[in-house]
Amino acid sequence: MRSNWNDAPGGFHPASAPDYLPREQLRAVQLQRLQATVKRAYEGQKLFRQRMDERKLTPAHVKRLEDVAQLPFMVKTDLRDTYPFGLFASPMEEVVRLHASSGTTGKPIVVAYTAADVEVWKEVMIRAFAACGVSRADVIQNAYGYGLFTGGLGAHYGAEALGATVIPISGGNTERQLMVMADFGVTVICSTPSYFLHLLERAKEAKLDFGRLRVGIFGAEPWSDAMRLRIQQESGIRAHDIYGLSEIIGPGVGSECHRQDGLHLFEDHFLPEIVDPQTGQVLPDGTEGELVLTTLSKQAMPMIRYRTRDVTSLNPEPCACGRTIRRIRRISRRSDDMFIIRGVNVFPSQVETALLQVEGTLPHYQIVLTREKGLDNMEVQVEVTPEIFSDKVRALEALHARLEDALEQVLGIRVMATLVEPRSLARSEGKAKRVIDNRKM
Ligand code: DLL
Repeated sequence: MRSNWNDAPGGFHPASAPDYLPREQLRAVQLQRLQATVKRAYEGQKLFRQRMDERKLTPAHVKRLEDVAQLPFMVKTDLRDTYPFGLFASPMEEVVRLHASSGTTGKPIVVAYTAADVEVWKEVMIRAFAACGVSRADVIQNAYGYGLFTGGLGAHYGAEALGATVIPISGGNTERQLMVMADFGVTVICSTPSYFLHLLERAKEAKLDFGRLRVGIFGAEPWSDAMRLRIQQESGIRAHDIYGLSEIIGPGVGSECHRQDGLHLFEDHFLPEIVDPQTGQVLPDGTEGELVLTTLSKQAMPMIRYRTRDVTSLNPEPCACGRTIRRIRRISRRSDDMFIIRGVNVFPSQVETALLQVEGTLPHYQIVLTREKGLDNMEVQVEVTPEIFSDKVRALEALHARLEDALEQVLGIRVMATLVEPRSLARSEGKAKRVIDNRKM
């Protein structure tokens, strides 16, 4: 018999206890963990130590939680510059898992976990599931991609540790997803919101309904309240937002509760700040800015003041659900030019890296994003050199194939490339406008 410890919305799972700590107690835990993390990073990460030394700081300078604001930032390019293992603070024998995510150019960024890190990851995922009213009685279809992406295994380990039944179906193969959902009595789905929209479209076409499905745990890309409304109305499920990023742990940095009014950050493991994206100055609660996160318990790869580039604000108001951990507003946009297509992060600079590898193309390109039947598409329009353009069709076709291969190699997804006439793409006077986002919602 399965117990019903959290069948009620917002029900309590034992692992969720830190969500309800009195603020002062939480701050004491945070300070103690911050001090230990800064010490670990100082001793184990050359780059962090150098930056601390330049500022004449040592771990002993962190006496209060607010002292975090004196510490140097970490940014995505730091992971690129130390690729692959330069930020590991644990010896390789203690690292049990590696994941990777898009970098800004040709190489991905690599992140590492010790066994203890995996335990923390499971714990925050249990807390995220419980906050969305998911319990061990649920059957979870995990349609996040398995592999180097953190979504698949992150949700999998959490769901299994929760005691739920996990179906590790991974992304793609829509017909099979719909069949499994109906035949296996699925009650919860984990996927990107755009992929769920696609499932919704296909189910409608095939005149299928979603059977016992009642909850969706959607994240890994921005989505709006309008999209939530549409999903909930058309499918009859409750759609929850979950947030995370590889550099910090993966999914499970924060999650909505059943109130659906902002994402609770698991603050005992991740210390949030909001800064001005231009100046890096810390902004007061309630002000919109860039989210900066410091890991408080990560061993293999501690991150001090990591600039997520995600734009949001911190809400210190107590939530009606009773959790004392603060909430962030849903991520509205990024402060850099990264966009997310089918759950994969893409930087225009990666596209450039790919184009540079293919002779016969010019540095003029444009990225067009569209959404068709809930599925995101990305097209890269590339001007070709006049010599190539006047040449035979065969040369063009070969170039086209080389281009799509190079893009796939760098981005990790197959996208459409279109060769266009020389001088046909608009030139802008200031910063080039590379991304044209025609997706709706
Ligand atoms: O997307 C981890 C994840 C997997 C989160 C599954 C949620 C569910 P990355 O591939 O490193 O990790 O991408 C991280 O994706 O900095 C945001 O820009 C964006 N992102 C993630 N979740 C959300 C969300 C995973 N709920 C980057 N809303 C982040 C908006 C999100 N953007």
